[in-house]
Amino acid sequence: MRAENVNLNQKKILIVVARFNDMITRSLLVGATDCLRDSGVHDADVQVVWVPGSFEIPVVAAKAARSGKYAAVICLGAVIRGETPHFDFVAGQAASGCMSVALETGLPVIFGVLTTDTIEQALARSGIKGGNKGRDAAQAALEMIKTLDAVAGAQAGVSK
Ligand code: INI
Repeated sequence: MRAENVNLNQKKILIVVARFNDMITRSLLVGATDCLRDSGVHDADVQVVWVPGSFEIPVVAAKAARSGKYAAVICLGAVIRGETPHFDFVAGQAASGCMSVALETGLPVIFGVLTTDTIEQALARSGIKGGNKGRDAAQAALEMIKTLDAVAGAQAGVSK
């Protein structure tokens, strides 16, 4: 999707990235920023902030979403079951926190947090050995900005 088809309405896109498992999350970030650039979004319209782990993503997403400065928030992290007994808490709270922010603010809050059993599965989803879910997350953000704009403007048409 080209950015000329996506109106950021003078706002920026925020990417919140977890530092935990940063070998994986750095690669997700590259996928996301490459996708935005390939889609015509200017680097100046993209802001990146880092947080300690995926558990901390929702509070930053909430602050950003309420500020009115962003058209979308893309959340990137990697929660790997093999490495933590509290996988379910971290992954579950990150997911439900992001969804709460999206529903509360009406902003696209995109869940690009990998939740995998093994590091190999995470590598296969982070562009290091396979597809890049960071790229997919950025693509979803652009699509959701457009979709929410269309719904707000109640434009007629059939979307695919
Ligand atoms: N955070 C992650 O993003 N991924 C993980 O796999 C992970 N593990 O394994 O525990 C993780 N933990 C840290 C957590 O997100 C918080 O930063 C920490 O609990 C402090 O609140």
